[in-house]
Amino acid sequence: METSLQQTIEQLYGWENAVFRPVASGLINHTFQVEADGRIYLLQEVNSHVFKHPEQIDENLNRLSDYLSMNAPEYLFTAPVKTREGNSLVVQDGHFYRVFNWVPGSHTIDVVETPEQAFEAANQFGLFTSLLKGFDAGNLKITLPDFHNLSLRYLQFEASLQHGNPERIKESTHEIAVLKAKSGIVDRFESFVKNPEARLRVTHHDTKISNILFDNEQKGICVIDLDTVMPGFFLSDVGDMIRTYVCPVSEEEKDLNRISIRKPFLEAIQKGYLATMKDALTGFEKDHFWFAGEMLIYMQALRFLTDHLNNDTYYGSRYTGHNFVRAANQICLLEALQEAV
Ligand code: GN1
Ligand code: MG
Repeated sequence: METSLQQTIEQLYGWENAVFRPVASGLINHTFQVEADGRIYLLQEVNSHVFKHPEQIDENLNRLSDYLSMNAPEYLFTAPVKTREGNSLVVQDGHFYRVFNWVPGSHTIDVVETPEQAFEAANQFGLFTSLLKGFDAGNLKITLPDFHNLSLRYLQFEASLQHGNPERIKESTHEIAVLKAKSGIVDRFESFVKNPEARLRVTHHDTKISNILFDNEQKGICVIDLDTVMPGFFLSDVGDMIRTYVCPVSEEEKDLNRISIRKPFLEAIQKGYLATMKDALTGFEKDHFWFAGEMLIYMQALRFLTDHLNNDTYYGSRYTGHNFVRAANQICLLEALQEAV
């Protein structure tokens, strides 16, 4: 991070001699840990190639924060820290930044090692949606239009078969055929969203384990990374938990023999989520609990393969074929899940 930018940020937040350290985090935003005034903050640059209107994220966070501080004041909501002038979003040379308080005594984990962790996370994501049941999800700005619209993801996949890198298309013949053969998942998704028993609620849309703060007793404190909070279906949150908690290895794993489904983790997600959401979910939705996993894994496989065929313009890649590996990994996981449930 450039010194001049650091100085601007220090000035805006009224810090002195702040120390900035980059932290490795998700694929999309860049994050720094800042030590200033004997406190720890997180400074995050919003990826404005992905989020075209970062001010909409800011508006959503402020609305949710206002609602929760009125209606669930005991809930820890990680709202952005305001600058000395009272802004929760900083725009500097066309880049967007915000700052969060580091929550003392909290930690995050990157890998789900026990069913208890899966339970805690599912319980927290369910709690978040359930505390916001009185908040009209329609009042949220759509920060990523069609983010979890599987029909559109399928169309984007088809477009990449037309306009993508011809060599990569040829090398991916098998994976393309598998994904096409499984397109019945898109039909099922479409009939799900059309059903009046499928409800739109305040949904997190990025329920990986590192988006939960844990305390020292390994209990969940709250959810973080709220940029993709939008109206959505429960499929998104439950599906991404299934996608990222039940397998002992992540989407980065190249050795497909290491991919498997840990049944106790599946059950822990269901128990944890239903502990906070059982009264809210309709019977129709509950019947689609495992479909959530299929749908999300399928969507992620489509997204990774599409990006590979489009020369990695969205996710980027750390080595040639990176997104192909991720796609093959997700296809293998999907097949394992379809066998398990
Ligand atoms: C992205 O940036 P990160 O890691 O939180 C992506 C998710 C994918 C995930 C796959 C805005 O999330 O949808 O599931 O990568 N977020 C966006 O690792 O595209
Ligand atoms: Mg994220």
